[in-house]
Amino acid sequence: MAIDATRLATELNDLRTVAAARLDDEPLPVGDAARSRLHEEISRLGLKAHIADLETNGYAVLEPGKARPLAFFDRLRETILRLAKIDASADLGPASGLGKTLFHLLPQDPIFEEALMAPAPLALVTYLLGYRAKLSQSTGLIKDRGADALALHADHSNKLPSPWPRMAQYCNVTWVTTDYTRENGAVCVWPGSHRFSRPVPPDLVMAHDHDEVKVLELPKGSVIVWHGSLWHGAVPRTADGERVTLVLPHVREHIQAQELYWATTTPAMIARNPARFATLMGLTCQNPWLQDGPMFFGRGGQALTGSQFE
Ligand SMILES: O=C(O)CCC(=O)C(=O)O
Repeated sequence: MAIDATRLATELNDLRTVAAARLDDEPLPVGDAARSRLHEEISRLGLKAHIADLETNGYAVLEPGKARPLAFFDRLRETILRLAKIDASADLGPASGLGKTLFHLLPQDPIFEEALMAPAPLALVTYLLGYRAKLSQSTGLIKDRGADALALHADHSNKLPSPWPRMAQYCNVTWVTTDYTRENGAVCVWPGSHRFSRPVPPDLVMAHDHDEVKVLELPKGSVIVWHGSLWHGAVPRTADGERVTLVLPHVREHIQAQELYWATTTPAMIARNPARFATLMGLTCQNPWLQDGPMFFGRGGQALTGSQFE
């Protein structure tokens, strides 16, 4: 039986109306105001060196204490492990290099909203993708002994035709809830490769020991943010125990998010978060629509201007 498209459009537009009202209270900045606000956030949060790292290396590491207190990472890990016992997501198996993978975590516990809205990682997302960035995935990864290496890849691969634009269209925010060491199967990166603007060539996808590849050995409590063109992967896990990670990739507004957040966002979630949450859920983006057509913010009679799309 086909989905009831009229009901779908009505429910989506009801949610968009709630989102638009929330954004009326706390509008997102555009143009010069966006630039000034971002500069202010970067200085206030002490992120100038992280921005330099994003530019030169294609990734930045927020040291423990910068994104959320250490105790938050313990709660995050325990929540992911609890959900893993009941979650129906596919176990992609050790050969995937991803381990047990839990998809679409956001609606499953409010702790994921806290991670998403953490000011420091969000400011780095804004730097890469703008204030209208949308959440694309909320994925838990659990790797135990025997998890294979994850092939080197760039997150823009299979999403955008190459050569890729210099500006990121996708970025990854990785929450490290257990220590990253080589034995623990840490993420590895090819610093500066975001400037190549193309996918990893086939002969390099398993080149984890290449001189240019750096294993990110980091303590629990770190958050890694990287540009969608950065070549990266993970080394195999050889140690006992589990590596538990939350991955929150984001996309620019014009890109289709990988997960359907507007289907699981509730008015209560919008109400309890800063207005920007609705934008991160894709609810202030014009697309997609059904026969009801686009719901511009100008529908109430307000004129649309180019700056509303900056
Ligand atoms: O945490 C990992 O093992 C790698 C995740 C990754 O490469 C990705 O999400 O693109």
